[in-house]
Amino acid sequence: MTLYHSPTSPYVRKVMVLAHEAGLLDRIALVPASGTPLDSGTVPLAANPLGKVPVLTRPDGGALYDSRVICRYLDALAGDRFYPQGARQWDCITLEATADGMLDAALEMMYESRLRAEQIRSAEIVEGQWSKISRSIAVLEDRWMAYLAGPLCMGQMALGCALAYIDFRLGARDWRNAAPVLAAWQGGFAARDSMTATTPPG
Ligand SMILES: N[C@@H](CCC(=O)N[C@@H](CS)C(=O)NCC(=O)O)C(=O)O
Repeated sequence: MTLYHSPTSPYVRKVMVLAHEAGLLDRIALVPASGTPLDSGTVPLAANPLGKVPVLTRPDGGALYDSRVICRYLDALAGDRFYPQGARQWDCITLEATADGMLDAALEMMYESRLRAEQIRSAEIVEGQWSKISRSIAVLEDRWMAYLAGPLCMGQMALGCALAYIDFRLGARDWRNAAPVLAAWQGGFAARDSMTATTPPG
């Protein structure tokens, strides 16, 4: 399989963390690719018309995107270990959706500050996106810590990647004071081999 890969993309990181945890790394060749909404760059548009990474090409030649689809596919290949069935099933995929939504908001903030000309940037849009992230962090702190203490699942991997991306790109926003229990969880998660092996280059 070929994974179109950018070392700074948190969505690619989700896939790589799962590949580490599931023992699939030796079955995946990495091809560098990146783009933005303004310039699709080296993203393979024939494989993903949305112009985003990650994209995974399967052994039969078909292409998969986005990260949630790729992660489900890889987990199925590895024996259905990280998308639980039963009581934890819906919490796992809701947690993954929450983490991905936090990432979508963080990426919008980055695009607003990096891609839009200064005179037409909107501080309101930036703060509106940040409020999505801070509300999610508050809910995670209040309601999700028992789930996060349970067995490793894809939702936890997505959350670990999302919080790490917020630290990487939005480090000036101090979320830890408002969410000390979640911060402690993140500290432990960040020490996993799958996370240290996928740290984005500074
Ligand atoms: N929902 C997608 C989001 C992927 C995404 O936004 N990737 C970014 C890189 S971090 C990208 O390729 N952006 C280019 C663009 O938006 O045109 C997923 O989970 O894979």
